[in-house]
Amino acid sequence: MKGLVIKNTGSWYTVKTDDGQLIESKIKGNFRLKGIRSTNPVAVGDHVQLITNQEGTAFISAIEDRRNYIVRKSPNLSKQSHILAANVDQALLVVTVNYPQTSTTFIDRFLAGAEAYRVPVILVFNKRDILSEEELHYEQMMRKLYETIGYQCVELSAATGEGVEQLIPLIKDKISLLSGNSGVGKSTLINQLVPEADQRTAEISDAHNTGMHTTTFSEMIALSAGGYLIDTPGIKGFGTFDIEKEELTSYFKEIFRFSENCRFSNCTHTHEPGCAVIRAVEDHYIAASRYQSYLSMLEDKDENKYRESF
Ligand SMILES: Nc1nc2c(ncn2[C@@H]2O[C@H](COP(=O)(O)OP(=O)(O)O)[C@@H](O)[C@H]2O)c(=O)[nH]1
Ligand SMILES: [Mg+2]
Ligand SMILES: [Zn+2]
Repeated sequence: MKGLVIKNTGSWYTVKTDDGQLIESKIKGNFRLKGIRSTNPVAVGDHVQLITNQEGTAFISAIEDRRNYIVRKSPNLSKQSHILAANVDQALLVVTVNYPQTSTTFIDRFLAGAEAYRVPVILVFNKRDILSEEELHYEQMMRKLYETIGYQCVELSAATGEGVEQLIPLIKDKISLLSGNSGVGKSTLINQLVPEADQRTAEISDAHNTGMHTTTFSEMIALSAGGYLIDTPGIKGFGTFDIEKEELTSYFKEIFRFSENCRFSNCTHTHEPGCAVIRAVEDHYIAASRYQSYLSMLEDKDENKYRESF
């Protein structure tokens, strides 16, 4: 029997079979996946093969190849990673210009990571109802910036429901990862989209778990029109530790476009003569905030250059 893993709590996985049953399953033996050392070999979003037993539970006996997967580095076992989700179609990055303010650095790091994983991102600007004129104006500028680069943007208010309907056609029949800083309204948005999901808001759990990173619980929330949302606590961004320095330029779409005119093909766009990127920043074709984010990621790479990637 085949099915989709929609929930993972410790060693148990809830698998939705092709004919719609939910079967609690465990992994059979310890099968290894090539190329990745992970603390959990199976993740939500995986398509698996099941062998059912008399008790009504099942063994997971095989996993189909993944289109992609999102990992978080395991905090204790440095060479292992934890797979948060597999076969993700897109990410919804919920951001707020205030209450709390999402920094452009955070957005840009997330976008670069998503480019590396080839996961399209939709930027969801939330909390319009409590923004001042000035903040709404700033939001418009942000929207313009990211749309110009090529990212789809949606503005809404998860609390009042205003604008939420714009998301419905965008998430239908897709597996969407919901991301964003704590407090931006992810759970509130889920409650608007899937009232029966009854998500706890205001991050009660996060307040107690700060810095512990112990949550291994992942769940896909089914949308009535088809598709799933994944709200995994702890996804602050994509693992950027395995992005090579030389590749970083290509994860900033507009920087990449300008870099084709740099004098040196291995230009890092920091100091080189004839750098078309630096010129484009000076001429305001590339936003200063984007260039700053690029530089900050490049700096991390320098600091971590002896860290093992996997
Ligand atoms: N005014 C306003 N408050 C919101 C909105 N969306 C969420 N909130 C509030 O922001 C706080 C954090 O929301 P929550 O959904 O728990 O954020 P999460 O950490 O991203 O899951 C809660 O008090 C929500 O009621 C919104 O659109 N407008
Ligand atoms: Mg939440
Ligand atoms: Zn350059």
